[in-house]
Amino acid sequence: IKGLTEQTLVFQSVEFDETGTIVPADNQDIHRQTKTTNGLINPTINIRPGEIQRWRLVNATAETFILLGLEGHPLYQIAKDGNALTRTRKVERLLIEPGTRADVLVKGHQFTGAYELRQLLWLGSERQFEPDELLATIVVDGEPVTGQVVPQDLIPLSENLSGLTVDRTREIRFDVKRCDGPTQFLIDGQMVDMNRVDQTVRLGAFEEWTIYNDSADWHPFHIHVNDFQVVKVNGETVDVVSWEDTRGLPPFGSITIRHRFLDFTGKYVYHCHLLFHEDHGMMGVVEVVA
Ligand SMILES: [Cu+2]
Repeated sequence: IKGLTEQTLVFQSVEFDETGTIVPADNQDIHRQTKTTNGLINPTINIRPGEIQRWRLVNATAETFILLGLEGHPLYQIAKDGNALTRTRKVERLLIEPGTRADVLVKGHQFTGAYELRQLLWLGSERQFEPDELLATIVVDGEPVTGQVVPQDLIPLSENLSGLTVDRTREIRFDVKRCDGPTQFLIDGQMVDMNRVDQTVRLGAFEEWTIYNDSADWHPFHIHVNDFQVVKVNGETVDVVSWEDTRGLPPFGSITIRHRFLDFTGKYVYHCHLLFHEDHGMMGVVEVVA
């Protein structure tokens, strides 16, 4: 993998007015936004037939769930949020939530030509859906490359946290209250207050947090500083295949994560990575104490 050609693809979502000027962020409507890849509308990416490239994908949108698909090509996921997977995951489509990153290997098709990299139709919840939209065009051209093989086994976890005994468990609840007045985006019934500490953790502690979603919307859960491993989704045990720092909370579901609070004392945050939710209160403060 090390010697492969790399492409970094940063996806953003931007609204332009009729003169082609970017609308100020606060006035943008997500349903009028255009997707950009590295700041361009539908750029071209070149690959040779049979060539394997490493693509570093970044969902840098404020609140767009990207279900990614590349015409004629499977995606071989090898990393999540900057962390290697233990083994390659071959998928036809890959959901990249706001704030998450994924590395994939792409092997250029044996037939030269143009292939579309698309955000596919995604129906996440009643309020969260994305249309099918073109993101980039992949041009397969040039001298064929032979002998390149997608590796299956990658890098073992530095530690698998799933079988170990934790120091402490916590339950955290995300909720959206739609009633009179502005919609409230809450964690444990409260909007964020930077002067309040919501979780006090001992330095070095090994904890399991179950994060419940009491709302009908998806919320990409994100915490700063220390990555986590997801050990359960909706109460069902799942195989740990990587460290992560952002993971979607399914509507009316939950994720259970395990993490160690290493190296740093002090305050930092966990929050929904859907920026509208985060900016309207869906964030909490953790303080790590010696
Ligand atoms: Cu949210």
